[in-house]
Amino acid sequence: MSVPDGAYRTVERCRICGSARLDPVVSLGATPLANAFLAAERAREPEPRFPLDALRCARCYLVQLGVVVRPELMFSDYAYSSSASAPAVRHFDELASEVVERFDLAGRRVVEVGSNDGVLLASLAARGARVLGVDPAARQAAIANARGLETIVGYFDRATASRVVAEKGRARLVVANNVLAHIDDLHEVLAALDALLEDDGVFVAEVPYVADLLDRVEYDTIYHEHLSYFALTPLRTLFSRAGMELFDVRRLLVHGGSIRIYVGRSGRRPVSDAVPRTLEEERASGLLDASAYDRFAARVWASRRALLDLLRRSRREGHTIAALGATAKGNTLLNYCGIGPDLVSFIADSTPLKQGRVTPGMHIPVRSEEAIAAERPDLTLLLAWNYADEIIGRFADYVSGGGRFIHPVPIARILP
Ligand code: JHZ
Repeated sequence: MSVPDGAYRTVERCRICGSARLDPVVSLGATPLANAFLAAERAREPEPRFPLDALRCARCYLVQLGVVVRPELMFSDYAYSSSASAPAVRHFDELASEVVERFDLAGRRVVEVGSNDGVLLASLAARGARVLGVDPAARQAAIANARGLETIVGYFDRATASRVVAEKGRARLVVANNVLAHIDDLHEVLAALDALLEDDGVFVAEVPYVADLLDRVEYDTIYHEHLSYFALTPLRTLFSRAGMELFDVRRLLVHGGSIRIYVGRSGRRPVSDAVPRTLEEERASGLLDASAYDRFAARVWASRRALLDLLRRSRREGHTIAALGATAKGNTLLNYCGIGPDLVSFIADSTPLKQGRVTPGMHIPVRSEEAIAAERPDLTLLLAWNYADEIIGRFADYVSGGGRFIHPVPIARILP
């Protein structure tokens, strides 16, 4: 289906440094939006598809998508709920515990950007912070508001920041998890941060780390919501242009490998050794060299081949196959590999909003997690492979009854 006029724009210049030297990294075809799950009766209607190409800035090294889809098309009817993943809830609780203690947040104003249904807000509030959320996904924001976790429905820009400052005062901490990758105009967000943060306020953010994306061939984490794929090197360029400074960084295992960054106004806080060390690792490991991306593109193709071979061979041998986790990344993987209901008969997922719908593009039905116990597929493709250990542990009965999981990246393998 052709897409409506103005539904997306083509990226001509790097969103951090403005360079027009954007080199191709990998092309994953044209796919529907990764969270655009459809009502089953609408599966016959044509779906808009958008080019899914990653590019790399030759000047500041930011990896970025070749198109920007209008955010309202992705976030106003948004299927992802943070609270549906128990490990994510625990992760946010640990984050709340760390930042409340480290930045002395009891009784202080904390604003979360991209607060979804309020999982992190709840943990921060339970530790005494005065919380406020901002999120464009109206349904998720309504859930947070109903829990007493005040959430503004909207995007984080200077207008929102001024409104918050006028109504609530400035913030000691602004936190944004898995949000920076979704933002086109990063300079606007930094200006909003500048307006909102107290003089020695702190910005903490988590982003998937491009070094892990490359190492583990996590090509499926490339989808239209994710406009940028960050290393620390381009992030330092971004913040320094706005008079801000990265003062700490931690590598995390979540979402296949992420970094948590800590940012303040320049010169306000001592800079941890982890910052120069990580920047040096990025240089020394070749992460900033074009050849790393050529290798990645070849590995993506090999990964697709191996997964298709495994699924097709298993079906030929008469095995039944389902999947677990109707993830956004799963929809990149299914569409790019061309995996439909003939190979994977259904996907089990704990999110009520996704159940009863079909996946964008490949139209695989989404059911509740109980469907795995009811149908006992021989193999279950882990589309939420970032939670592999947790899921395999929880499905011990399925495994002891002979069920096996397929971990799709970097190269498809059977677990346990
Ligand atoms: P999950 C999300 O992407 C959303 P997704 C977002 N685009 C983003 O930036 C990235 O994360 C980083 C289900 N599940 O978190 C719940 C089970 O059914 O891997 C979710 O639908 N049973 C903002 O969508 C999905 O899997 C379980 O036991 O790729 C998990 O989605 C668990 C643990 C999860 O990311």
